[in-house]
Amino acid sequence: MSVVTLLPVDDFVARLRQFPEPCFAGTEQILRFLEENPVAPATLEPYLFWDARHYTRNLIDKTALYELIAICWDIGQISSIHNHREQNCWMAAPIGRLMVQNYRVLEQDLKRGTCRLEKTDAVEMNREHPCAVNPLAPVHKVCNQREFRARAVSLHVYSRPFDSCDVYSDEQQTCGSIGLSYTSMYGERVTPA
Ligand code: 2CO
Ligand code: FE2
Repeated sequence: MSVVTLLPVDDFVARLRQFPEPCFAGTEQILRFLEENPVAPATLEPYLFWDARHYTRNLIDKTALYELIAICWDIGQISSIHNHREQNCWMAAPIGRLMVQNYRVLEQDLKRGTCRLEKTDAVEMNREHPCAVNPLAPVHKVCNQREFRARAVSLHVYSRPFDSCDVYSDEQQTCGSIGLSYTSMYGERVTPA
């Protein structure tokens, strides 16, 4: 059995900042970095904000190349089905467990707001298993399933940073764009406009 060293989030950020631009172009290198550098949960405490209505998005670090966000998922909370505006995304779950459900887009017409989707694979994310969104099939949703009976926190690296995405409803076969905002930035709650 290998001994896993948990890294304080500040050290994780310092190491992430060392990666030059080309490392963010494919998904392998940052995924390996996440696999080899699990973050110590206690060090995330300043970034954790909870909301009974919706998962929260908490900015930890942002450069021209990437943003690092902690997402807090209360029991049962779920994201929309969405894409990442053609940006790469890596996710790790230092606290709890999360299911990532991927989708294939069979048709989409963003102007008309219509789409057809089909479910593909689902993977569990947890401390031992970070994942990268497939750039060729980037539509997914994330869910903290009630059966897990625990809050979860995921770390997301987005390259480059983005502040809007396309969201889909598979039941209604509709799609549209939404803006994304932060619940907190660098440990300070953002006051809603
Ligand atoms: N992409 C969503 C967001 O940033 C979270 S789901 O997993 O990537 O709000
Ligand atoms: Fe996502």
